[in-house]
Amino acid sequence: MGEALLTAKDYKSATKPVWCPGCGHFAILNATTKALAWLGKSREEVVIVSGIGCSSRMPAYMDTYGFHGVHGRALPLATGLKTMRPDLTVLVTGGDGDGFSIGGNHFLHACRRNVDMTYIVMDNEVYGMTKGQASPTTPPDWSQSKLTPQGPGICPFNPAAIALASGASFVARAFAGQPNEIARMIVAAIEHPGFAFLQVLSPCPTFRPEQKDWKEIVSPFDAGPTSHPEEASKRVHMDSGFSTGIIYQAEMPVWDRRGRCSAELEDFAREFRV
Ligand SMILES: Cc1ncc(C[n+]2csc(CCOP(=O)(O)OP(=O)(O)O)c2C)c(N)n1
Ligand code: SF4
Repeated sequence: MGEALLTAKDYKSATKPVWCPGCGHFAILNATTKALAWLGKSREEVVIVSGIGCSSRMPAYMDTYGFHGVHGRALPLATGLKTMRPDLTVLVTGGDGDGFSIGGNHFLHACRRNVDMTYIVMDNEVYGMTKGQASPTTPPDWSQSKLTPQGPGICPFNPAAIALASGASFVARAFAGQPNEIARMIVAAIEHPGFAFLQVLSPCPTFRPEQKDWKEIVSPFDAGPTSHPEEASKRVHMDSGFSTGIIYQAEMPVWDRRGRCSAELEDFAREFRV
């Protein structure tokens, strides 16, 4: 807990988002700042780490510490940071392209490693920044990209199912049209000891205008969080992908460097100096 009485807007930087009007990412920025205000975090104790993409611009829009890294590499960056500075609250933000395509391998291992941080994927089922190519979550018959005029034709990635199968200890899904819900889930994710994965369905009106219909099909899961992986797995496999809520939350050993590594940053710097 830090500075008293910060409001959500105190966590925003003076840089105005360049996102297109109606982009779902605005709601996630607002929800993140709201969650930090609810938790009473000081700006100095929070770090937002990202890769590359429209969604990965988040660190620029926040008045916390931030690291806008390289495409698909936000999770290893954040893992190193949290490992050496466990006192910090580390949030990782990015898109479905960044996190599940080029960064897919890191996603699997971050889930099983269970370092105490929160990963928010702003999922619009498309590569927004590079002008609308199919991503790992794009439906097989989506044919609006010149690169895949017949549709990608590939079974889409099910982020919640993969997170569960990879050993994540907290798995949730939210929708950009419900910002208070997102903020509540971000609070729960930050408070969860371990790796918390939050998929936020975040429409891209520019390249996926049909996603305006998502608000009609999103609805909450019938039940609250379960700590049974089989039950959670059944839920995410039987679901259409548009149910929201905390799906799975369990206590699992959190990975940290205590007892595993006594070296300090300076020792590594000395050892790897070229
Ligand atoms: C190594 C590398 N490969 C490819 C790119 C090009 N690139 C930039 S952003 C991006 C995809 C962004 O999509 P997503 O992560 O889904 O975020 P969105 O823009 O939709 O929010 C790609 C392929 C890059 N910057 N670096
Ligand atoms: S291209 Fe899509 S994801 Fe990127 S800012 Fe515009 S609406 Fe948002």
